[in-house]
Amino acid sequence: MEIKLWREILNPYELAVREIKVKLEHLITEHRELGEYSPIETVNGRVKSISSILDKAQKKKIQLDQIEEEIEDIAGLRIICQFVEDIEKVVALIRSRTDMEIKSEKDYIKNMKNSGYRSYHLIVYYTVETMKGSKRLQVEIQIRTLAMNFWATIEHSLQYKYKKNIPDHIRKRLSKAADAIIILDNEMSSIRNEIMDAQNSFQIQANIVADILNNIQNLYKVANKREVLKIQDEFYRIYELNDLEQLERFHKQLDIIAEGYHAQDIPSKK
Ligand code: 0O2
Repeated sequence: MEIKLWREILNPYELAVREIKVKLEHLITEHRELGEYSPIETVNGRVKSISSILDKAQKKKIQLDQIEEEIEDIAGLRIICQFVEDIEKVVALIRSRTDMEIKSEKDYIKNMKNSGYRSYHLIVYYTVETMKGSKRLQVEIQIRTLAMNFWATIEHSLQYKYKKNIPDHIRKRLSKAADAIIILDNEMSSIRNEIMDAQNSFQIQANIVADILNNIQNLYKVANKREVLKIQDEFYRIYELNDLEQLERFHKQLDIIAEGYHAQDIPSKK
């Protein structure tokens, strides 16, 4: 197969990975803008390298003209969550989408692999639009916690180092580390509310600050500039107090002032 042909095959997969990454990351933004906890922490994506595709085709005795049907992870995305419970929420989010259709699911969290690997895998169908028309592709989505990802990344590097023949004594240690990851994930889940409270108040503060600065900027265009500078100084003073309640009070008062000037409706300059 010529290089040019590989490019033609892989380009739509590149597009799929880029599009899905943007869409999933947008979900994080939507949650955060609403002041809600996002079950998705980060999203990564990649298109399988030509050499990995060839390796897999060889290993599984797949004809080269069958690779797109037979190799399901040419396009791959990895969704990282903070807590184990987030994984099912992410699966539900994906299940409810109309731009992806789930082909199959593997739950390596309930059914941990012998290696100690844990993750939730989905194969979805996703359609991209290209110059040549639309193309329906298979995409693998792996969903796992930060801790599961740590383990899988280390184990993957060791598999690479030892060419998939990890020595027994290292296997045993990896297996123990996998048990420790289960304990760590459970421990984090048990203090989840505490962690989420801390993260929520951080996000609430960030949203309030953004809103206040937006109001100040809009007021600056329509109100007395010296008054607005006073408001800005007052904001910095309150901000330094590090007191969320005071900041919320200031935010409400400023909202009322901005409403009086219709300053909230002023579109920002491009
Ligand atoms: P890469 O380099 O990550 O792309 P197979 O695809 O034949 O290996 P199967 O049954 O088709 O296996 O799919 P499965 O088991 O769902 O595994 C698909 C992917 O999950 C793998 O892709 C790995 O990314 C990951 N994975 C599965 N088992 C393990 C494991 O024991 N350790 C680690 N670190 N990752 C695992 P690839 O193509 O093997 O590799």
